[in-house]
Amino acid sequence: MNFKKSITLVVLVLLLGSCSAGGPTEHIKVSMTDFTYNPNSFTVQAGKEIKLDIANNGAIVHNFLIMNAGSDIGQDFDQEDEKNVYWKIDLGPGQSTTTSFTAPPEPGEYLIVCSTAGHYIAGMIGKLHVLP
Ligand SMILES: [Cu+2]
Repeated sequence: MNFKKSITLVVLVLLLGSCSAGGPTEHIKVSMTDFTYNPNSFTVQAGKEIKLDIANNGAIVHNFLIMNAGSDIGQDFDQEDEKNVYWKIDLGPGQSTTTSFTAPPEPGEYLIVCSTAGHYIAGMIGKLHVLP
């Protein structure tokens, strides 16, 4: 292995290490505002029951949709995208709830979006990392 390759490997190992530093969770807490999820990145294990504490601290309706793997939203979330929704919850302004969902059975990266018109464009997006 040459020097450049070994440096690349070290960087990769460091990156992987930092990704898994948080480790998978079985309890997600998320706050929705106009127009962000905080936090916006979650790591869970495939097929696990995930408890979700979710609050809409914004002034308008927001929702938390987990899209099927490989879904392409396109320009903005529209009716075409409804069939690619894996799981969703809607919350009015000021509402909060505790619920749960089953993490997707297939490991991978899943997009989280708010389907209220214009919110996807405004950047109301998150990532669900599903580990084997
Ligand atoms: Cu929204």
